[in-house]
Parts: sequence; structure tokens; C-alpha cells
Amino acid sequence: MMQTALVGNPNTGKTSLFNYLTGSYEYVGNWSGVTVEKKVGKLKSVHGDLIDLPGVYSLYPLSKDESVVTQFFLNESFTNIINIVDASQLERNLQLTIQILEFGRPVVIGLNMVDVANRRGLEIDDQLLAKKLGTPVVPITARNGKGCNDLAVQLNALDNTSSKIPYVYYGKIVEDGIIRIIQILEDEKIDLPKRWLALQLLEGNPDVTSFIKNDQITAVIDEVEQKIKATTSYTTITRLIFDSRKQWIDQVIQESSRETEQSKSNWT
Ligand code: GDP
Ligand code: K
Ligand code: MG
Repeated sequence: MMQTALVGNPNTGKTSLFNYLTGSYEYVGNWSGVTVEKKVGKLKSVHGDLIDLPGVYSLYPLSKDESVVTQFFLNESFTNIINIVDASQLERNLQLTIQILEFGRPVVIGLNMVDVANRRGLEIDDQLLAKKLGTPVVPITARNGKGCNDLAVQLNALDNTSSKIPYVYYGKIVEDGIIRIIQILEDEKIDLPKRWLALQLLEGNPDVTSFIKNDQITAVIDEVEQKIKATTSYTTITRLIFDSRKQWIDQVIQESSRETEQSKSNWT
């Protein structure tokens, strides 16, 4: 049976989409260790469950509530992911999308709030965005259900070839660190994507770090950090990784969206 995780930034329309895609709604209690309600619903169109996760801006948790999402990625088995994205806040939202795509599970993106983006004079070519991101993108209006059936169809069609891992280049120092960490991880019996793990460890994600706990890896990360401090303008690996993603995101947005005349005239 299909297990679909619903992931996105706060206030992007997750609950609206959840209500639209699920018929019966099962209340399962709270996620362990936090007061956040765990919601799992039966998908209407497919034989499967939809799991609503707390809204987060990153897989690097800044609170116990946000840890729910990271722990879910580390410990739960699931089939695929719906990543709901706020079209009017693409730059911020895609920071999470990259980390989700790096995980390597099939992903369909629900591009929500297109009405808000359009009103602000931003037009997004969803097909081009899908091509640049390497994963299906479906424009939706979660509030009234528009496009949500198409999203369900795309979800149903997802398989292991649907989503490509985005090739964000993190610079030679970090990339060399990734290779060394992947080599160390080969000896551990961990059934998680190695490049994703290496990046989360280099970012200093506290949940992933205590999940793996390996002194050899800690030594590699220290070395990477020293090299970055000595040879770049960065003082942390975390910031360098964030900015590498930002550069990639800026290019994707530039290539797949345009400002309308209306927005230009707003400024004159
Ligand atoms: P969540 O916090 O991610 O679960 O998001 P919600 O489903 O609670 O939605 C947050 C707010 O955005 C609510 O006020 C919704 O009515 C609104 N909303 C959801 N989808 C859309 C949309 O496509 N367009 C607009 N303009 N508002 C939306
Ligand atoms: K948001
Ligand atoms: Mg919600």
C-alpha cells in the first residue's frame, strides 16, 4: 500500500490539500515526544495513506516540532512525497525542495498560491520548472481544490524514474568531504541515501548527527570546516551549503518564471 508524505513550508496549503485528497480522516494521536498532532488520511483516488507532516523550512530542525519531519525521513518507510510549494515564495520554499529531492524518493510538487504569485506580477512556467527541478510539478489552488485531481493522477503515476536528484554543486572542498563521508558510510548498514546523509551531516543537522554518530565522519567534517575557514569567505559549512543551494535556486527561478507587464508597471 502506498504511503505518501505531505511536506512543505508552514502556511503553504498543506492542510487544505490534505482535506481535499483524503476522504476518511484518521486521527492517530501525537508524534512521539511532541504535542504535534499526527494526521494520516486515506487517499481518495488511490489505495494508500497520506501523512501530514508539520510545516518546516528545512530538514535541519530548529525545534522539537520540526524534528518530527527529520525523524520521519530517518526512520519511517514511505513510498513517495508530495512537496507543496508556495509559488509566491519560491526562493525560500525551494531550499526545502532541494533537500527533499536529494533524498531520492519519488516527488511530485504541488505548486500552490499561483493566484498570489500572479497578483504580484510573477508568472511561472510550471512545465519548465518541472524540467529544471527534474520532477513533476502540478499547479494547484489547494483552497478550492483546483488542480488537485491532476496532482492525484501524477502521484499515482510516480515511480523510481520520476524524480532526478538535482545536481547542486557545493564547491570542491565540500564535494571532496562528501566523497570521503560516503566512503565511511559504505561500512555502516544504513539503508538511507548516502549523498543526502553526507550533506545533512556536513550541514550539522543535529538529528542526523546523533542518528549516525561516527568519529571518523566527525574528523572529516572538522577538516572540511577548517579548510573552508582558511580558504573561503565562509566561516561555517552550513552557510556555504545554504548559499550554494540559493545560487542554484536563483537560476532555476530565473529560467522558469517571468515578471509580467503588470508588475513592471507597478514600479514605474
Ligand atoms: P498549512 O499551514 O500548510 O497547513 O496551510 P493551510 O492549508 O492551513 O493554508 C494556509 C492559508 O492559505 C489558509 O488561509 C488557506 O485558506 C490559504 N490557501 C491555501 N491554498 C491557497 C491558494 O491556492 N491560494 C490562496 N490565495 N490561499 C490559499
Ligand atoms: K510559506
Ligand atoms: Mg496545516
